[in-house]
Amino acid sequence: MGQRITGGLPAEFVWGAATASYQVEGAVGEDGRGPSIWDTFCRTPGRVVLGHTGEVTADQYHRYREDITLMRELGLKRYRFSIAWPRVFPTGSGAPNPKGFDYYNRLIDALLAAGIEPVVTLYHWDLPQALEDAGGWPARDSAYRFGEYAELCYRELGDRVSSWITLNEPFCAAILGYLYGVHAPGERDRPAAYRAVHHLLLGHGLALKAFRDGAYRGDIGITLNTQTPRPATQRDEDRAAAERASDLQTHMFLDPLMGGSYPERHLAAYPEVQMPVERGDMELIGQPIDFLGLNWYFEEVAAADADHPEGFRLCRQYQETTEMGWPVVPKGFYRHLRWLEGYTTGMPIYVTENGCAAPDELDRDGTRCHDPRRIAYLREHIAALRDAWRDGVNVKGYYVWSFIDNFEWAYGFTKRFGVVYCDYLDQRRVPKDSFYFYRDVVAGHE
Ligand code: GCO
Repeated sequence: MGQRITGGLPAEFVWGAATASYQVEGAVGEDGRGPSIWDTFCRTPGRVVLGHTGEVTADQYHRYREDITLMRELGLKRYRFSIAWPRVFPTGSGAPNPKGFDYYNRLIDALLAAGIEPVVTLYHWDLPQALEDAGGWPARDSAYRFGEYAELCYRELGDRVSSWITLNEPFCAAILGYLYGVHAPGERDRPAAYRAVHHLLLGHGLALKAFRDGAYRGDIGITLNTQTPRPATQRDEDRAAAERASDLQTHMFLDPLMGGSYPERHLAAYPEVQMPVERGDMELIGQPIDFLGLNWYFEEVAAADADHPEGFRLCRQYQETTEMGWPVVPKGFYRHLRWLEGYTTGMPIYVTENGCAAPDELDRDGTRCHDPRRIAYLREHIAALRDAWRDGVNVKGYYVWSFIDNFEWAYGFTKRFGVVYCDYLDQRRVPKDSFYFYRDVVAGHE
């Protein structure tokens, strides 16, 4: 596992920071970018707090060089960002947009010049609207379009990218987007949502096969936001409830990706759902990946509830909460990493997101942002990660969410996750105290 350095993690452990295209780029109508489902969702009254949109956000499309200077000051080894599919394929397929790739070529070249490795997420929720109009993720064709888009990205950028992530949190894309309706495209249709689950995973499989067939450099994986709620009590019924509470967000995705099948126990609760599996699909989805990306923020508590179709309910807990109302449970991070290690029999894991929303404000002269709660959150969760590594979990890296304050989906700009404060009025960047804390972590001083 390599020699230990200060802080108890190996020298080759990779420290990074993460963002996503729709959340930081802005420039939604520039250089040929086509509309995405999030552009449409933001324009639909009542969908996003205060009618906020990603039209400008942190304007990284124009300010990426300034941001990379700050990333270099942090000492980052990697920067995880996503490609906006509608920038490179304005209608999702057909003729690619050269200006779209031009931006990502400049971004990648500037990162490499700063000694920072690019980690590219192919899909972080900004589906081209034209594909949604053609059926979206509930339609099988979207999976094929995604495989084609992925192959083009490998061809254009693959000579310089260290690590590829096919999908970010397919749970959110499918379930928040098509079942709960709180994310784009805002549908509420369980059978459609479960078709979206399968076609997102099929798209992952097609993209993975294209990567292997093309023998591209670097490694490839997928990012999930798996969760394993803890039982409210040690009574058998609560322990069983906690198991069931992870079926949709964890097992519906992790099991097929590990070569298994969709959890029948979960599907049995919803007879109206039919997973649209065709011959060969599960083999494509279950192909080996090089790593599993984990986005983790908090741990739930589950108890038995006969009134719920799956027999569980989520319970309140005592921990303090972040600005998102998420409980701060670093021990839960340790527990989940250990569980994941066992369930995937030692699959390499990158924590591709972890962080917290805090009530960030600039001080009077606008040059500092004191965020002690974020520092405490990061310190406790990095310590939990180090303990998990020490106890055998093959965790290879940690990318803080997020490098900079950005568009927090349906919460708009009301939630700040960055270690860099973004003043959306004048686009000033102000490193928060947590920026300097994280710099010390990366340098091995913490
Ligand atoms: C997610 C997304 C990020 C969010 C972050 C905070 O994990 O939901 O990948 O885009 O902004 O997690 O909610």
